Amino acid sequence: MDEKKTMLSGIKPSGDLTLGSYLGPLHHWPKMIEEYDCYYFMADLHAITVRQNPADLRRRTLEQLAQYIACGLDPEKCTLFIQSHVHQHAELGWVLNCYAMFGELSRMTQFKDKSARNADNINGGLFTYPCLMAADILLYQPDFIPVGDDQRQHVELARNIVQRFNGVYGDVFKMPEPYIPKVGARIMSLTNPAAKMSKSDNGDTGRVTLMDDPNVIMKQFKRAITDSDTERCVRYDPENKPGVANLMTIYSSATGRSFAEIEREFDGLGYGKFKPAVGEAVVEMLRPIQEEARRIMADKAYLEGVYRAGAEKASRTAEKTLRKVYKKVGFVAR
Ligand code: ATP
Ligand code: LTN
Repeated sequence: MDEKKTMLSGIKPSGDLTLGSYLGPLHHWPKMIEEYDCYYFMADLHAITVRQNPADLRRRTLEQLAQYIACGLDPEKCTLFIQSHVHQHAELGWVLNCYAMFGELSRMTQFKDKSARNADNINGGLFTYPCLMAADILLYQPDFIPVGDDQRQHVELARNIVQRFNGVYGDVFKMPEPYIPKVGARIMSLTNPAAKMSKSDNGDTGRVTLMDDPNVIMKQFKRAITDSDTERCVRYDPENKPGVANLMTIYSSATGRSFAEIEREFDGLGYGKFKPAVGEAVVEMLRPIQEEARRIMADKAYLEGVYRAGAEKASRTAEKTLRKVYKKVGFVAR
């Protein structure tokens, strides 16, 4: 029998999970757990590349775990862990720093965006972030990395590192492939369809979080930007009607309907009917997740059991790769 293929992904607990984090990667993760050997983690080491309030970071990391489980990631069927609990990430991250070039790191768009937004804290971690992400990935020898479109460049860099490292030392790392959904790979802000809906941009009022109250969600959708043309009809045209296209993407993901079906459904009805309908679909999609996340969050002992077992399992796999790497680069065995 063929061995199961491996999938791995993580999200930084740098803010409350949004509809973007959900419809981009998280919505797809539970579908993978039967077929693949899956590792999903809270990327807390990555989160501190931007200054965090310690109490908030701790709380959000646990909430994120509860939300992963509520979204359908059964800890019996996949490995859920907190990145900082598996020390091999930081260790391999250091090694890979020495196999990534200054030039290629300088080209990372996330680094450029975050530097612009955190001009008073452009730290070394922000710059070498993709090396740690490559370590996260390569420790587990995964086949696929399910992420949103904004992470494509980082996965590409991890692939370059694999090529460079394997070129010198032989087949140490497996070449990972990005796995980017066709619909929902980039959910945009509801108030600025030119910018990604982001969980940590404080100025972003166009965000909906996974745990937002239904009234808040409805309000956000009712004031979502559509477009300024006079046509006022629901038609998928990302170039000329990016706000409408974004709402259609969200509605399509929430209801499973195609763009053609959505255009027919709202034919002649205008945005006044369309925007609340998207809001309601999102409220219904999130309702069971919210209830389950609240229930799990209240059970601290259960959460602790999950992240402890997850770290133990992840650490066993990660250690095998790290040992191999240490040996290849010439470190004396302990
Ligand atoms: P931050 O604002 O702190 O940088 P973020 O909201 O961009 O965070 P990440 O932790 O960087 O979220 O991303 C987690 C995962 O969710 C990544 O795979 C990313 O591609 C995906 N993702 C984040 N925002 C969106 C979005 N708006 N649409 C689709 N996917 C998204
Ligand atoms: N960099 C990612 C989060 C992340 C990740 C990973 C995703 C950290 N390590 C490994 C996939 C695989 C982000 O900012 N979204």
